[in-house]
Amino acid sequence: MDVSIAPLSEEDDAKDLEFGRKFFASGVEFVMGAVDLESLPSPDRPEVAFAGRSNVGKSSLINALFRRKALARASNTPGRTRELNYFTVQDRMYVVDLPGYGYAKVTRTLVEKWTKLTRRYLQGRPSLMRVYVLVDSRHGLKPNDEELMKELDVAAVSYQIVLTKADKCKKTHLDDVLVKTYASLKKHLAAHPTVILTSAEKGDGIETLRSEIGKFVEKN
Ligand SMILES: Nc1nc2c(ncn2[C@@H]2O[C@H](COP(=O)(O)OP(=O)(O)O)[C@@H](O)[C@H]2O)c(=O)[nH]1
Ligand SMILES: [Mg+2]
Repeated sequence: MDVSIAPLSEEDDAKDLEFGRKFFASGVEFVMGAVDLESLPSPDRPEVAFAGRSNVGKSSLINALFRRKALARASNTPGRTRELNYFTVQDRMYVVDLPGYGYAKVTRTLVEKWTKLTRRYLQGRPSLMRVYVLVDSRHGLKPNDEELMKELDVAAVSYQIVLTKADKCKKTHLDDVLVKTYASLKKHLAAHPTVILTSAEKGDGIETLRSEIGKFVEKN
């Protein structure tokens, strides 16, 4: 099987890369941390969301995309971990940092509350173009990632797997994780067929992700 990683080739043409680079450098602002669906901003622009287990590297990846050191961390104080954190890029796109799952330290009721909120959000947000499901390269897909993927399949929400912290792994391990991830993707209807391998630390895959996300704005 070819396990090349969302290759920057003919498809990822120079125009998309350039657009993505400029778009992510164009200014981003924190909008709000939403605790219920009623307080979400109106769905008047394309939106992408980042999901994944706690500690997978969501905040780090968002910061890397915007070349900001503490953008996502600033809104990620403990009390905020169950909020849907909204960022806007100019007035052209919302980027949403979703609550992490699989976090053992919160009480069961809290987990249920944000799970319900996140689930309702994922199933009913008309402007949601794609969910990026972040997975730690060291661990690969876990049962709760698979659970989320199944729900996204049922809700017909387009999503893509992004492997994080690639710098922490040897190439042989990465190849192995990629093969397993691609095998699992075949079972998922709404999944994007390619995996993006990233390192927020070293910058791997960041340009690709900027270019991919930029396309939702470019097309609009
Ligand atoms: N080596 C390395 N560490 C990372 C990377 N991304 C995140 N981390 C570390 O992983 C931990 C969790 O990251 P964070 O972005 O807060 O995860 P979140 O809970 O998903 O938002 C932090 O200590 C980060 O410094 C990466 O690409 N490489
Ligand atoms: Mg975070």
